[in-house]
Amino acid sequence: MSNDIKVPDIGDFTDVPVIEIFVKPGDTVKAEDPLVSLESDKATMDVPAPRGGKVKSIAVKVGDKVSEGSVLMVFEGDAAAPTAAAPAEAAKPSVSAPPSPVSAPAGLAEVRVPDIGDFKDVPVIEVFVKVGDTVKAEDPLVSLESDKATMDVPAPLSGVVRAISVNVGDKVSEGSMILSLATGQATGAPTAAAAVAAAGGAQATPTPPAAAPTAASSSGAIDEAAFALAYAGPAVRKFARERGVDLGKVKGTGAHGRILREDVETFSKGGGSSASAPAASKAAPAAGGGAGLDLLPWPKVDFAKFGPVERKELSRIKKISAANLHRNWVVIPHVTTHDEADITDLEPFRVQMNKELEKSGVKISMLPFMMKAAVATLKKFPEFNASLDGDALVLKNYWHIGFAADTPNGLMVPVIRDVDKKTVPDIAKEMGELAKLARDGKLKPDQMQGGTFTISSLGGIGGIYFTPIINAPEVSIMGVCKSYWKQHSSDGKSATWRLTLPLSLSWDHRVIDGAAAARFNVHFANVLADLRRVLF
Ligand code: CAO
Repeated sequence: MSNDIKVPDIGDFTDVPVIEIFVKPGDTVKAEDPLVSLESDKATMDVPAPRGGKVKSIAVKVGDKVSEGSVLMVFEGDAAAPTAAAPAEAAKPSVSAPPSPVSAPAGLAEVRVPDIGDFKDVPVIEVFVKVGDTVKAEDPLVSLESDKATMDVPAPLSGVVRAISVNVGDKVSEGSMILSLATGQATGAPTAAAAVAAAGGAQATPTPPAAAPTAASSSGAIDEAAFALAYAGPAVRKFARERGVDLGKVKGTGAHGRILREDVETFSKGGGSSASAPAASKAAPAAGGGAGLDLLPWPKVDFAKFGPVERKELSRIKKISAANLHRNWVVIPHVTTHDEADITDLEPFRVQMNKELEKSGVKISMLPFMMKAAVATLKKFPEFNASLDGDALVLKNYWHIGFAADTPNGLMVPVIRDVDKKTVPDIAKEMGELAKLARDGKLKPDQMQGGTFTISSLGGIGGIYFTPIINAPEVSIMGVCKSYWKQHSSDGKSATWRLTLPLSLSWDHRVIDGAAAARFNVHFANVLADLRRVLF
């Protein structure tokens, strides 16, 4: 067996620069361990060890250009015990596309299941393409469905499908081959790797509001969306996973900001700079630092010392929400303003409408009315229907309202689009459908995207007030609790019983002032007290 380790078949790629070398002379490697990373203008490819061995010498250095057959390094005989049977020619590079759009000729890319977190043996539920199809970068290739989420795997590159390696029903994990793509002369915008759409909308990561964030929730959590989008090759991704490092937070020092193995190492030792540079640090006091949260480490307690315990892993959705909630809580200066709406007249109207609509099967709770009231109020106070973009406010001329839905796997925030154009029964129907999809773990990423304002209703359960966390990049959220009968008096002498709906509006103090928030609540409550105000 030759001791020369050569560049395997990398399609039509030639003269591809070596951008990283993962081993040094004397290292012992196992079959499939990454040896070097190559980067064309179209894709980043890790070349794995075709067999186990000890590295005798390295024949290339970073910056050298290589093609199929170029010698990369020499192994010393069969020094290490080969593990996985991996004949030399079987080792193929795994592809992950760089984030910048380019258009250039390429070769034959193997598209594999990207980093999908802890999911394993996930069934393929749909194959969107057939051999001969032309696909553009980001076109969905297959859909996977775990018990928690549906994930589309998009094409990392434009090209023509040469061969498909999976069928509906097959079970796949990270690295499983999906198909091969001839990418000659393909143009388009290869973007952030096939991993982008992983994890049931990691892209559109649900950021459900929560009543009581616990500081523990994400001290070590990985933001899966940011991880998927980080600019790093497969080996570095794997390495980051092993170290529990959130790639989204690591600043890459490689070409074009690519994250190198050393960056992950430095970061995990606590010396890395954060890539996220959240608004929190921008907003932090300039003098004397203070940008970082100089907190004590989270207490490590052996709970079993005090009594029997059971360990239960957080669901994937909970982990994703935890990371998002924590970021939102830390970054956004929240204030919550409480108020109440008099729904004494609205409630009998709702009951009457439900009687009239009985045959239609649609049941209307208070929430669809609140959605209408929200739109009417957002139109009057447009800065609440906006997002911060650097130093500018993006005011949206559409009204897509999200609602927090309690599901067995955690909170999700489906979004009802164009609430201004829909009737209350339409909204109620759509809400029921979306809530069911959320509970069945079948919400698609686009059904959680584009929200401009969120309502979190605990009205069906109880409570009086709470402090919802803003669903970034939105700037406010309405929390609603259970209505109750309360005595009201306008003159302090006589009183009447009124059905009262408690409202809790959390708002981003960078965008909204307290007076505006109080006015928003008053208007919202007035609309609910008399829905005719929607017309004004
Ligand atoms: N006051 C009094 N009763 C209310 C009410 C309110 N504000 N809101 C709803 N109700 C009643 C409904 O009318 C319904 O009564 P009936 O069973 O007699 O018809 C009952 O409570 C249950 O309502 P619901 O919760 O099924 O319906 P909804 O439209 O109000 O809410 C949904 C739908 C999906 C938002 C809800 O099921 C849900 O998941 N809520 C939890 C959201 C959540 O967890 N938020 C907190 C996030 S912070 O961590």
